[in-house]
Amino acid sequence: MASKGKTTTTTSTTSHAPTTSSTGLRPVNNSVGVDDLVMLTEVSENSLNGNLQKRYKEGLIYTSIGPVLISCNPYKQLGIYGKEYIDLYKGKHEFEIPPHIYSVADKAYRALKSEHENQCIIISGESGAGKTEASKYIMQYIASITGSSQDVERVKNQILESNPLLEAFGNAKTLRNNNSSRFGKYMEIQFNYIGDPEGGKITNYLLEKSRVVKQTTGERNFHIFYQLLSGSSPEERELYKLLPIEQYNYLNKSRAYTADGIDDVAGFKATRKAMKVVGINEDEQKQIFKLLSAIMLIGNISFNPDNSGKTPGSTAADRQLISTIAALMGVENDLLEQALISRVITTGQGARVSSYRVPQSVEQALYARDAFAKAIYSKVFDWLVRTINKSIEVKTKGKVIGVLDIYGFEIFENNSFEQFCINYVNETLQQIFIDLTLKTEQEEYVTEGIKWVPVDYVNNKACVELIEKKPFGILALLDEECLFPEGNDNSLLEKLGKHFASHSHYSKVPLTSKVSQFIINHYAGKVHYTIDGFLDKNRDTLFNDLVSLATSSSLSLLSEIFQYQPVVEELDPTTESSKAYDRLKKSGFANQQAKNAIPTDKKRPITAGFQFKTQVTALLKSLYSCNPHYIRCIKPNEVKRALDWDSDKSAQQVKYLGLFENLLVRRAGFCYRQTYAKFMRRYYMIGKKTWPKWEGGDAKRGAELLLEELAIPAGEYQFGVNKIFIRNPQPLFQMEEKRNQRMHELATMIQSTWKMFK
Ligand code: AD9
Ligand code: MG
Repeated sequence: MASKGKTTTTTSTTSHAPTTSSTGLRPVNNSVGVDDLVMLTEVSENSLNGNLQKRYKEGLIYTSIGPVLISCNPYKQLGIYGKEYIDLYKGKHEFEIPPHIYSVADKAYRALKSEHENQCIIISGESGAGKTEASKYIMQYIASITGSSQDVERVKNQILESNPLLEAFGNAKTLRNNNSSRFGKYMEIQFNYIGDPEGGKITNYLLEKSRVVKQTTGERNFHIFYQLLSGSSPEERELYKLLPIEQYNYLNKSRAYTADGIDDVAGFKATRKAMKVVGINEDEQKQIFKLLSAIMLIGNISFNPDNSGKTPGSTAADRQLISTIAALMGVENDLLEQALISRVITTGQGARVSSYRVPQSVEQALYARDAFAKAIYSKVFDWLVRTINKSIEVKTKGKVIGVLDIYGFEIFENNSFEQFCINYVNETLQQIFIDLTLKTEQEEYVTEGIKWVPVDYVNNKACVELIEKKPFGILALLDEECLFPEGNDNSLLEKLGKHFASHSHYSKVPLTSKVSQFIINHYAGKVHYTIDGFLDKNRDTLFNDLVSLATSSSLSLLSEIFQYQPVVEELDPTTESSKAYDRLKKSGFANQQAKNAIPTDKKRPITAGFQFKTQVTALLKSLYSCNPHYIRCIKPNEVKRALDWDSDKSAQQVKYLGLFENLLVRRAGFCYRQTYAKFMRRYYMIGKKTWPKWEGGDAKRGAELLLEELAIPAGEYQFGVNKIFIRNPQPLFQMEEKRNQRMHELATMIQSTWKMFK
């Protein structure tokens, strides 16, 4: 019964044996609420929130809405992920056991094996809600329940070790989360024909590279910098020319050098071990560390104004520093300085091309300096992902489970281009959530021949189109503005205002306001975006001088990462399995998105926005071709306090994760559906006509006899082709209660018979 779920309420940090439960649908128990929200007797947002809160206070962090799992961050170790829990969930149907992340992982794995279809697990929620932890538990679970041959172990190890490596370079302490992922990640694990991992692929999205040069007070740069500075040996400090941490401008402005719960020395060991496992050799490691040191030193370069020429110029203030950096980067001192303080401008066409060098002001040189540091760092990050991918690459195509851990919706005080991109991807994810949860629901009713009245739901398609539609979505207009030499943030804002004057998801901010902003009415709420920097961030240009400097480096890694051209993949949905392709087609995605994905004008520079959109399109393509599973993470309080429930904050997340809507959709149909065989296995003992056997032994006939005998009103259920559908939870509670009584009677009967024989 529900109290069985209480096995998760431990306050100790050690794992303890769970109590096995085969309770099927657990009826309401007011002390710990319901496992599955469709069983709520009162359907309201209040009762949904109240139920989550009640459970959370008891340490029950998982609750489901049918197949969707809600996970509330406990901010403490609950001891519910040990081997005994893995054993408990392995191979079990979700109705048999309390909701758990392992149940979702197991369901995806079972479906992959039995239906030979790609699966994806989409994890969403705001920063600090527990997405990354959830994705790690899923990976660990899959690793534990699959084979252990040498090859399989190697692959599993590489997949698992990719995590600390990418966390070192892609995570940072923020005000919201001490280990916040500053990039999005889609990890696919590919399985062989017997269901063992044989490889995989990681796709990374939009690393927050601005963090390399600047962080909000109280936040840190990426973990790896602190790891390198605290974990290097004296010889390495000398080799990499490391300084005391306080001397780096890129690290000392935000006044945070440490993060609670994060051990940088241990982290550095883990990072190096992970590098080795994914095949990054000693020499490559050295090159990476040299580049990291160079990046930190680049932040210390300052410039003096030089007004000797016609235009204001600059010179590097510290020649020694330039030569240290140049040595670390394997480039010429003079070329490094020149690339920072001047720019080559090319004019004319064909034979009339001429180029000349223009000095850069101090401000411009500082800008180039930061752009260079950010570019090196993000290119190293991309290289790491490519290297991991090479180590786990499989040549043959097989079925995969993909796990998506991507930044949640962000509404900050000041929202810029980054938030715009992040919220855009969330908007599209919400669209497929609605699309697929409803579609799956409806598809099942159709195949089972069940009568069903479609439910109205909020469709955010218009908002997605506002952002990505060609030729007049926000992203397209932004790209266009970037092409005009005189284009600037304000001219863009004006254009947007004109184009979307009557768009229901767009509003202008009155001109009287001090800031230049526009508002998008997202599904999760209205967000004010400040236009400053949109064009610049979208252009994301690095002056050619810096690119050719890097490619000329004697450090093979540096020249390689600057020569690498990302491949913009075209959509080819026809390669997908027929069922998946069907879904893709029905979504209208295949045609529309394919058109959107391919640049119409190849000569256009690839902007950050375009690249992001292409990635989002490819991601959606993958997700639409999979059987989806959802984990919706909730962060119950802002202060990271264990088992503390802030009602307002949680209710807000419930709202924008669309959980209530999700519940309504689920309830509008049938809260329970089960194959006849399983249904009878559970309940045959409660009917006089079905115990110990029923005529014919046909499970469907058995179910008919049983429901008739229990006098359940005909409108409460429908018989599908393979499954029984029950609309409301009450008849189920009734049946569960009868089953309990019956089990008790049977146990007493067996005992007395046993006594008679003794
Ligand atoms: V961000 O968008 O990357 O900033 P996430 O990924 O949603 O965020 P994360 O998984 O990093 O959050 O969780 C934040 C912290 O909450 C972790 O470092 C843990 O301390 C804590 N946490 C999260 N999930 C669990 C859990 N299932 N059990 C115990 C947890 N602690
Ligand atoms: Mg994370």
